[in-house]
Amino acid sequence: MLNLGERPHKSNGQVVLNKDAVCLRGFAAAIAEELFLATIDIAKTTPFRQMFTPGGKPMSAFMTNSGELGWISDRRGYRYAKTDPETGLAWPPMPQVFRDVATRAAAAGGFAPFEPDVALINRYDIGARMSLHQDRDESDFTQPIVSVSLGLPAVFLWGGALRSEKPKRIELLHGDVVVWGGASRLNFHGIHPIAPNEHPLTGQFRYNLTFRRASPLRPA
Ligand code: MD3
Ligand code: FE
Repeated sequence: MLNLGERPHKSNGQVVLNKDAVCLRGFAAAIAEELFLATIDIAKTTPFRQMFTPGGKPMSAFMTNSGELGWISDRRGYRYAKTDPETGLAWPPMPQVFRDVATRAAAAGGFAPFEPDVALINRYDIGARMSLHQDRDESDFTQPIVSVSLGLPAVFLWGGALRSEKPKRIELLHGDVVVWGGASRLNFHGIHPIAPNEHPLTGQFRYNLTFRRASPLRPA
């Protein structure tokens, strides 16, 4: 496997990126098809679409959501919303297989309990990318983010607390799960353009599920 400069890892396949960020290699491999089928099912109700940045540019990845809330972006900014602005419908409920993998991975990464209320789903076509950004639209940064990669491989850009820090490159493969919390929760990160390829399950796409807790655990 292409090694993009990972640090030594534990025998169980965990690659420690940082104190509070761990990559669980292949953690979701055995349930990847189930996760993919649930994703396709969600997209029947709330289809993948390109959202627009507040500056008015279409984002490269296509997105949808499931859960009590969904992440959206438009001219008015980034936020979580209870309904899909395209359909006016509530986002589909988060499938149990999503909840289970998110909770189990968070626990494996040292962040139990974790009860996500959002699964943001990104679909990358060949050439799609995500530029360096922070995830800061959630209300409680003590809650981790769990990400599951499906389909085509990606080069993940793992930056620091400041945009100016040069990101490390880490390959994320089908079935890999990463848990980000604590001091890593607000790190800059992104995805290099997806290289042309074909995956036996997902074809010419990469999917990424990110499980988030958008609402406060206890109402403020
Ligand atoms: C590190 N998605 O949806 S997941 C995103 O692969 C996003 O689709 C990428 O960045 C993707 O916002 C990367 C990995 C990830 C997600 C959230 C993080 C890494 C993170 C939050 C803080 C630090
Ligand atoms: Fe992000």
